[in-house]
Amino acid sequence: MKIGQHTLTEIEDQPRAWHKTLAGIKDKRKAIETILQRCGPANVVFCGAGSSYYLGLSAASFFQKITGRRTCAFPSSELFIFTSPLGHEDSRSFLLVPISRSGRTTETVLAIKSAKASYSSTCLAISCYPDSDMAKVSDLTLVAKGAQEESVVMTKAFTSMLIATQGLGYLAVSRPLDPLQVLPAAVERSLAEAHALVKSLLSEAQYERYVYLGAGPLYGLAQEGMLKMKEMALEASEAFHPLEFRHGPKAIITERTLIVLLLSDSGKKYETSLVRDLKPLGARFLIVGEEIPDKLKEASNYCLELSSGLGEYDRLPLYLPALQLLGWEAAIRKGVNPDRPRHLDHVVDLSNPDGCE
Ligand code: F1P
Repeated sequence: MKIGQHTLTEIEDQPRAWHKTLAGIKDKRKAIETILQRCGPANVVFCGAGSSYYLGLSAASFFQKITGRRTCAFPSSELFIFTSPLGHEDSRSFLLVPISRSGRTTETVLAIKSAKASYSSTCLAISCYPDSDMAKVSDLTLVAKGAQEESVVMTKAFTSMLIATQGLGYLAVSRPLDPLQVLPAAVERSLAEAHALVKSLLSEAQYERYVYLGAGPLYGLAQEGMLKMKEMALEASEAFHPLEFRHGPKAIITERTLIVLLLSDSGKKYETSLVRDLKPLGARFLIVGEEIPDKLKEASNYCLELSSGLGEYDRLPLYLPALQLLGWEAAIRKGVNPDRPRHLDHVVDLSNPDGCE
């Protein structure tokens, strides 16, 4: 088998996995609605580790937007080491939504146990596996069907579980899932274009650093894009909120920097002026967005228009394939095998989590 084939197959399997995930949400609709009603208007906390934490950042932004409920996201480790992020012990009950592809990550299981021990919290887990350590300590587990992966690096698992969290948001406000039903066909249409674009992008210049910019619900996705480049291609990569990049980090820009901007609707004019301000510093730009304005196209080197017809919150999963393929292609060109990422395992399962011998 060619190097990276497992990971590429899973990236290309996203249309099918998304279809199955959406079907799975509908199957669990009643059970989810019962849990959500039981929680009432409680605050909502997402948590996860690595990619699953970055997913939680975007999911929290989506959930707060659609429900209006105060929603935040933490790395799982923060929730059992520093319980203060959730306020006083006697704070009102809240809904905890842990995210874990495997359902076995030690920090996430410990976060659930800590929340249940310290607060009157309800736990609605998101995973790719039904029967896991996480499922055993959760009140309900929503499984992203068809998203189980052989690869260590998360790709279709990330986007499928993201869609599962979007479905949760829609069910929380009793709205039909119709906008999400557009996603599988939209990604089917854009995969080939995204792959061709990253191939030409990587063949036309050498890069030494990758910067990912995303605002609002796109910040978590920018972090995920950064992580794909690190995990698969072992390249220097960083992620920022777009306008934060001016406040110091832009000092790193050279002619061998690629800046990947996940263009939002809400911040489009600010993000456009940012690109025009940064252009003279020599970086090259890849812009991924729904429709890209001409003046931004003129200032950028590469553009991928998603043309989904969806709003900036509903179309979140569509930004990922280009970022996944960029990391994958960069690895392959270096002769690095994305299927066997250096130093990484499929699950971080800590036998002695408190680190004592
Ligand atoms: C997710 C995770 C990823 C990491 C790598 C190994 O664990 O730790 O964050 O990038 O892919 O798996 P989980 O989602 O199973 O908890």
